[in-house]
Amino acid sequence: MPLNTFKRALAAGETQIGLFLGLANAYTAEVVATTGFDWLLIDGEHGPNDLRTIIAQLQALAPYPVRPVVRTVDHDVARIKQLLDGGAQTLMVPMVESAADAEKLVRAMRYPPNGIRGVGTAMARAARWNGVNGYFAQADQEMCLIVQIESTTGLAAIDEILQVEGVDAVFIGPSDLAASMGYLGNPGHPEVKAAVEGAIRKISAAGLAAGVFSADPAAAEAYRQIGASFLLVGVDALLLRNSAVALADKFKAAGQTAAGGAAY
Ligand code: 3PY
Ligand code: MG
Repeated sequence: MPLNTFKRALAAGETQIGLFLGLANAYTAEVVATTGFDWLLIDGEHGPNDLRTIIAQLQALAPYPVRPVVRTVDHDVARIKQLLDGGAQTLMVPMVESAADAEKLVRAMRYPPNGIRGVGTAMARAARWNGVNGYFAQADQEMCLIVQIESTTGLAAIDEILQVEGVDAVFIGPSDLAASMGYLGNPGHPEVKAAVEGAIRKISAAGLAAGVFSADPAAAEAYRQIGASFLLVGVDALLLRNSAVALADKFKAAGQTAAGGAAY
């Protein structure tokens, strides 16, 4: 039975530094696996991924000590079932706005009687196609659920979400939170930062792991200082683009490259 070392690291309060994988590609995922990050988020929400590209990335990462997490596109129970059968053990789910949302997700990740996960291990990489002895007895406990709070509605429900048994961690999404607070494109706005900090403090006080994204290293470090234990500090696509722009800049006249500037 593959053990979920990310779940254990979060429970132990070990700081986990991670990177978004948005290139939707197993080959580049493997490149990043060699670079020293603790965890990698295969992004099925905004990245152009499908079940097969996600499984291919899980396969590419498997020989390395880095911990893979998959972000789902939504709360759909059938799609979650396919990801779990494909071998994802830690899911990060966007836009959780109530305890009922969180409870549904907990149940989606567990077999009856604890939940509603469908049974199909003959087809499942997770169970090594029936090759894991005792898979059913162990599967539920290796599942790790990270819910994302990233709206004012979600923030208003944070206390009840934190009470839901089976939620292992809460990740704050500053970009969507900023948008929902009226600061679209400005996750660094002082009011957004204050809301993120307040949430991180609440999550840690409830004994759960708090996570957050910031591509601004100073902001990421500040979030870590107040208790965020798992962070995303960049995006593979942006690392590639930014270094390509910087190299092009060295050889082209000013104004001929496209530095851009939007926040995540
Ligand atoms: C967000 O910022 O909205 C995210 O989902 C990721 O950090
Ligand atoms: Mg988001």
